Amino acid sequence: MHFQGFNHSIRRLSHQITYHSLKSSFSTSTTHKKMSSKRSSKLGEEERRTKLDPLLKEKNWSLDGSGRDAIKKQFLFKDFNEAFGFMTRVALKADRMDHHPEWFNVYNKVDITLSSHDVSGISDRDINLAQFIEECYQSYK
Ligand code: HBI
Repeated sequence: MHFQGFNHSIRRLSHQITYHSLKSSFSTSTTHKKMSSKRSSKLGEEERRTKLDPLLKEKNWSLDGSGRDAIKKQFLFKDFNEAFGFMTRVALKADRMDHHPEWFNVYNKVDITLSSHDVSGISDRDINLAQFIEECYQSYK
């Protein structure tokens, strides 16, 4: 009778379904999920005063002079090794935030510009990343 063959193919099919459903659920649970960086809007006047001004006045950031709504700062280090270590720490945080700096490095210098492309200006993400960058820089002083 063909029932035996039929039962065998049903068993194989159910194994395949189980395998593929497990495989797909495993792959989604193991992919690296970035922090959901809610897309904050451009800073308003009040937030510029309370959040942006301290970076400009106390931490030596400056507004980008090319007409963009962006902030920039140059960081100096003992050597390339320190500069690149700093960049590595910032890069990992930026990727977790899904918010990336525009930067230029030569030897012990790192020039950083922060702006949020999706709102064409300075957002909370830039403030948060700048504050993280300042915390990192403290350990090289
Ligand atoms: N980084 N500085 C910055 N600005 C963005 O708008 C931005 C980003 N990194 C990733 C990112 N946006 C993505 O979420 C896409 O919007 C491109």
